[in-house]
Parts: sequence; C-alpha cells; structure tokens
Amino acid sequence: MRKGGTEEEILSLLRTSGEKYLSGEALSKKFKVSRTAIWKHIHSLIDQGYVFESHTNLGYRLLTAPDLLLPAEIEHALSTKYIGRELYCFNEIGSTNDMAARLTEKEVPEGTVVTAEKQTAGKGRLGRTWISPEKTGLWFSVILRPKISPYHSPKLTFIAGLAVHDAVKKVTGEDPELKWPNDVLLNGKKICGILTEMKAEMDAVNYLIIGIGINVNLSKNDLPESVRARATSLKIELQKEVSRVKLLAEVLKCLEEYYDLFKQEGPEPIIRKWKRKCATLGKKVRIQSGSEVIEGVAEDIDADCSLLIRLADGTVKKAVTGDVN
Ligand code: BT5
Repeated sequence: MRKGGTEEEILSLLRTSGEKYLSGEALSKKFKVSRTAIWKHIHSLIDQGYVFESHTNLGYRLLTAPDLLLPAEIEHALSTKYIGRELYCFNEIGSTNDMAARLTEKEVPEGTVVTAEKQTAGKGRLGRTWISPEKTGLWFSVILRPKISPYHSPKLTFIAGLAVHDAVKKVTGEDPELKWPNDVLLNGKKICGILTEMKAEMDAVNYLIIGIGINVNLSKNDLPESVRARATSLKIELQKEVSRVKLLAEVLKCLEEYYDLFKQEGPEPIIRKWKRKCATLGKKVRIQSGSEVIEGVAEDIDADCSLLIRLADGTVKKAVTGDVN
C-alpha cells in the first residue's frame, strides 16, 4: 500500500482547514469528482478510523485521526529530509526486512521505509522469531545505501539503537538503556530489538536493511510467557498508550540525524554516545558467541563496536557478536 490519491488529498485538506468545515460541494469542485465520490472517500476514511463531524449545511471537519501506520498519518508527522519519504505500509506481511530486501531489486531511494501493522514471520537474529502482534507495536525496516565496507555494518545497528533511545526519551520522557549489541531496554527489560541485514560485495555494501521492532502498546498477554520474563512494552511500563505514529516519526528523524553525523564524522561520536547509554558495561556477563561461551566483566566497546570482556585470568577477549546474559 502506497501513499497518494484523491483520498489522501481530501484528508490533507481537511487537516489543514482545522476547525473550519469544508462542504461536499467545495471538495467535489476542488478535486473534480462527484459529491458521491467525495462521500465515498469520507466513508472509506471513517472505516479506517478517522472521525469527522459532518453538518448538512456546512460540510465536514476532521475531529480525530487514528494511530495507525497509514502513509497519510506517517507523512503528516514526519520531519525528515529523506528517511521515510518513500513509504510502503502493509497491514500484514511476513517480515518488513524481507519485503525491504525485495524492494531493493527495484531502484528504491535511500531512506525507503517499510512498515507493517502485523508480521506473521517477524525475524530476530539467527533465525529466531520476533513476536509482532497487530496494531500494537512498530515493526518497520529502513533501506540505506552507505558507502562502507560490510565490516562497518555493526555501526549502523548502533545508530538505530541510539535513534530509538532518543525517540523514546523525547516522546515518553523515559530514559531507556542500550544492551550490546542490538537491544533497547526499559527498566531492565527489552522493548526493542534491531536486526541489520545487508547485501554486500567483499569490500562494499550494496544496501543495508535496518529492521526495528519496538513494543509500544503491547499488553502482557501479547508476549508469550517464555519471552515475558525478559521483555516488556512502553504501555506495560508507563501504564498508558503511546502514539505509534509520533514515535515512528521521531525514530526516523533521530535515525536520519545520526546517519548524517556518521557520514560526516565517522563512527567515533556514535560509539562514544552509545557507550554512555549502555547497560552492559561494567557488568558481569556471560556471552554466547557462536559455539564459544565467554565469561567475565564487560569492560569496553572498541572502534569496531565489539565488546571487550575482561576474563578472570586478567586477559581481555573480544566478542564481535553474541547474546549477553
Ligand atoms: C532481535 O533479535 O532483537 C531483532 C528483532 C528485530 C525485529 C524487527 S521487526 C521489523 C523487522 N522485520 C523483521 O522481521 N525483524 C525486524 P534477537 O536479539 O535475536 O532477539 C530475538 C529474541 O527476542 C527471541 O528469540 C525472543 O526470545 C525475544 N523476542 C521475540 N519477540 C520479542 C518481542 N516482541 N519483544 C521482546 N523480545 C522478543
């Protein structure tokens, strides 16, 4: 589903006219369609969750808009230059990352965003499942084409983590923490996971897909018991709903700012800031990295975004990826 069409233009006009009513006749003249067509568009918008006040003599005015991942809603909230300016919004798909990968076969611009109200095959790392119930979370992917070697891709996961951190802070006032390498935590539990995938040659990335899953308005029952012990949502923690559209627009804005900073100044400022928000450093950790288990104290993050762990014998080991417990 993509943006565009008379319906969105009608919506946009009703939005900008605020308190003022717009008559069916004025709308039909403006868009050169019949009044019945206008009526049908208004009813289609009502079916999508928009609430209008209609008055026989005066016409329509918009009262409230739904918190749905509709192109018109996201566009209205968006303040970016290029991230999210090309939008593909789906009600239900397997995985937004997989759809984004398919889209890269066409010449989609950098910053293209794919969203889904529900994923039926949401992916975590290493073939794990990402629970993505309908109309409760933000399940989306961003296509980037950084001119970097594949070796630098973990830095983009850090950029996404920081963007989610800043956006959650701006929208809710809460100050989440970052868990190495790809999680955002609130009150010690996971509210967001990031899955960065790419297509690359030996020394150059063709495209990179940053998949972000944020548990916004999930209730406890939306998460299976096995996941619930370590996961939560903004709604569970704050005991109130958070606007998904507002949060998405803010994440995309922060993502664009950090990505531009990365392109201008390289990874140092990103890694420095990420470390300040990191919940992993200074803690005793047990890391499953491939078939290897590393136990020690998480001491630092190096310039490659790897975790440096001080072992009991005083030596330092480097984990490039893995799961921290
Ligand atoms: C991740 O993997 O944390 C990356 C998740 C990325 C999800 C986004 S949604 C949009 C885009 N499209 C996709 O298909 N994926 C991306 P990992 O670190 O491997 O964590 C996965 C583990 O987290 C699972 O094995 C569960 O234990 C747990 N988990 C699953 N669903 C969860 C949820 N909604 N909230 C918190 N934890 C969850």
